[in-house]
Amino acid sequence: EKSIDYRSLSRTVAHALRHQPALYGLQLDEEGWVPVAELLRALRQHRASWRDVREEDLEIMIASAEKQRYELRDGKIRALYGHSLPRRLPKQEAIPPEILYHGTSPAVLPAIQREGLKPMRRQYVHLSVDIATARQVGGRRTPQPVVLEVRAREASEHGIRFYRGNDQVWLADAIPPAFIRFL
Ligand code: HQG
Repeated sequence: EKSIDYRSLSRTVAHALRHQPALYGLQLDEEGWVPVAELLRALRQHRASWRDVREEDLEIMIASAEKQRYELRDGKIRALYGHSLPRRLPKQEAIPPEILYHGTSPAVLPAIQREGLKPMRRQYVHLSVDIATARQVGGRRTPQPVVLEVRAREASEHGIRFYRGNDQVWLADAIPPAFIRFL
């Protein structure tokens, strides 16, 4: 029996649950869930070394990741954030903490200064609860990420909507430059 590379499994699950479910013969329900059995069927077909993948493997994938990306419950699974599908998944609105952070590349700062933070290819802007997490997010695209401070509570008081992703990640609608501090 071949051992499973859980990172690689997670990347494919993210692709299926956030971006391209149809490519895997999957359809997300209104809240982004798919039946675990259907995801397993798709994964088994996707890669030879995954032909015996089981629900338990999804549990290990989730437990061994440094980020909480998925929710697995009642025989269904969904991604907690990161979606790019055109049909926006309804998220429960919530009051954010005073300050949230956004790590990004210096190259896009002029655009963010001009237009604020936009969801770009995803459904929501993604924000981090602490500087270290934001730096790590920005570090995915550049060796010298910059961290922006977002006055989230104030923005929410001015009608910008915020939603909880997981314990580290908040989601938001577009954030105007007035609520962003460029450190
Ligand atoms: C930038 C990962 C130009 C924004 C991470 C970012 C996160 C603008 C990029 C999650 C802009 C979008 C999401 C504007 C924003 N003009 N550029 N007006 N506004 N941007 O990947 O936040 O590992 O869609 O700064 O950890 O980097 O996949 O968003 O650089 O939690 O689970 O446009 O994905 O999680 O990039 O990352 P992304 P993100 P996972």
